[in-house]
Amino acid sequence: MTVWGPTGIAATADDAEELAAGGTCETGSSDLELGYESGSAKVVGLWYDNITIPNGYTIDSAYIQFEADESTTETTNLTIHCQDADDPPTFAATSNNIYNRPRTTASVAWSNIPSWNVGERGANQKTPDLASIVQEVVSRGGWASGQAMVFLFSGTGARVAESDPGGDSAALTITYSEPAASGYGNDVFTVPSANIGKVFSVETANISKVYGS
Ligand SMILES: [Ca+2]
Ligand SMILES: [Ca+2]
Repeated sequence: MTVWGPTGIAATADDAEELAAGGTCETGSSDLELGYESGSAKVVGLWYDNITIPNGYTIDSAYIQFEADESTTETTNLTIHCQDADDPPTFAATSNNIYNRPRTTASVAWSNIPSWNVGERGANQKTPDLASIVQEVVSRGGWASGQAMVFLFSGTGARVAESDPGGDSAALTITYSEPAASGYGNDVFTVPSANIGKVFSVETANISKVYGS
């Protein structure tokens, strides 16, 4: 297994928030309101670039570590998606910049989050395993190593996290591995030594011997 990260927010625009119903994206707020702010549902976006995981690799685990910017106790339930895109751009202070981003089919529930105390950066500020949503992106046909990935948070309640670059920013860690060979079971292909190392394909009509038959 290989570990990418932990990688924090690199630029002020790379974490942002917006009214969940749409509105002008805020990229420069000093904090990230996960859930609601002043009675309005918000969506928070995090953008990470240069994620060097090859297409189709297996995501073993993934999580984001936040740091609490405020103390909050109300019941909070969040839903986390990735943006369903190969190499999405970072955020811009335009209308519906987050709202218009398509989401992965898969999502991760972060439910009944324990209370946060200002300055904490521990287990209570760490998301559940995000492997399912990261896997959906890495399995996209157009995904390639080095592209960017966006995480989207929405829900009810309130947890307020530190924003913008620095050691207190939201940091992403992904553990991944090369996928096991699949689809061919124990099939044996015999290739002339001169062709080893070359790319080739086998058409089923040309298979002369089927083991076990
Ligand atoms: Ca920001
Ligand atoms: Ca804010």
